[in-house]
Amino acid sequence: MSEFNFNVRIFGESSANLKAAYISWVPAPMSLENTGDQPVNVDISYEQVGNSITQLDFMEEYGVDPSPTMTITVNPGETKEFFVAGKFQPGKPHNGASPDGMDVFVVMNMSHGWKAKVAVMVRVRRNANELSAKAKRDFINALATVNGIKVGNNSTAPGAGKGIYSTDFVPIHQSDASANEHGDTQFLPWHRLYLLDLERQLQNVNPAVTLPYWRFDQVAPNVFSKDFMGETSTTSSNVAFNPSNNLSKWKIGSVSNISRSSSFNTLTDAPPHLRTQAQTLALGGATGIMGTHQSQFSKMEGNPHGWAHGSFSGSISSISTAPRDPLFFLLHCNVDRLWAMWQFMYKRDKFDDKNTYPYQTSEDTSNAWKLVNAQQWPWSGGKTANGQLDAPGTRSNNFTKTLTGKNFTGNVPTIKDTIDIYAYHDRSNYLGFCYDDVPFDYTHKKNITA
Ligand SMILES: [Cu+2]
Repeated sequence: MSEFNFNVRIFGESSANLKAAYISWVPAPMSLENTGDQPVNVDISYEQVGNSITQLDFMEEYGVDPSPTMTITVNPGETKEFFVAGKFQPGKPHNGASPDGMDVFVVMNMSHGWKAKVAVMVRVRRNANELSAKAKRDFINALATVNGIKVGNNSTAPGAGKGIYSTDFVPIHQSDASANEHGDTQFLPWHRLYLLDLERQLQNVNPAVTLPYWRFDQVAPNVFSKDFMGETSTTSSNVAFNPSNNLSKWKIGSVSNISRSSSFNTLTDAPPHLRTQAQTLALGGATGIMGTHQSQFSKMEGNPHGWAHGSFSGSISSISTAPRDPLFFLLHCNVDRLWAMWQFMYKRDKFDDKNTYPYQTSEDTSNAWKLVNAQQWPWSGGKTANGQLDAPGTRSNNFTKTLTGKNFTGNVPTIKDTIDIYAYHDRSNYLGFCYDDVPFDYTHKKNITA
């Protein structure tokens, strides 16, 4: 009698753990353990659900040429690792990423007739103006939940304005912490971490959610609508929501409403005078230099970033109040995306390269928090650079963990952790997020290992 038994894992987790099945453009590890007593050939392929257009790629080793099908042999007692990634399809909606949930199966056909299927989502950060109705609702409901708002029949909600969004995430970004977060090259890495910590909180509510990005260089009428981030006018000081939109119950502490009015028509125009995407990506010069003190690419902290904030009146227009308006995270997601795109264009993903990140070593101990290996506040605990502020809320040594990306030593991230997000140099650097228009560069990966 032959015995056939298999364990399928994704990100090292049993495929029965549905929180693990969230992949992206970056090849994700899967494995097949043969606990039976017969060698088995396995044909690996994918199957789309319904009218999904999502396609998958497979590879036997991390980052080698991808292929839509693959055959492996797994001997008794052996665990065979392979890799799966979403296939980047230029011109397709979200470039072929899943719009709002698991919509494709990894299919494993085994030579003795067994078949195993694992549903996955190609989960990337998408353009907020192009989200499906479900993706918008899922994002808003996750956001409302982390701010204490009761969504559906969740009876344990502490109440609007009493969730971790208000107690932790808003006070992290205040005046006494500004030097840690703004004014120099650490601006981009620090905000990358801030966004990711919140995104992982949202994913603990609903793993299909990612932060959407607001392309502030384009007209985005679907972002400034009553069913999403709020109708925003040039005259009314608060934004307007449909009653069914859980952001209509938004509070920070005891303060209701989202104060935001725009200097531009949000339905027909983009904010005026902002650098275009092409101009922003050209800031670091032809060779791609990050620069210090808002020079070279780090100039983007001023324009477009600062100007995008300044195109509104209300919370989002000043540092100490900006994250009271959740549009903050969509604006900053685009800032982070521009950095990721710039990194892709100039291959700026080596943490020990000065053009990628200038603060490698320093005799100036007053700037110690900017060094590439410096642990970042508030997750590091202790006081801010000016010595005024303790880490608010629960964030000390408590960066939100994930099953689908890197967790940091002691749950405290460093700037170094933010550099190689697509994990070209070390696959353990993958943080668990990608952008829908920034692909994994297989050619670059090949040149690194060669
Ligand atoms: Cu900002």
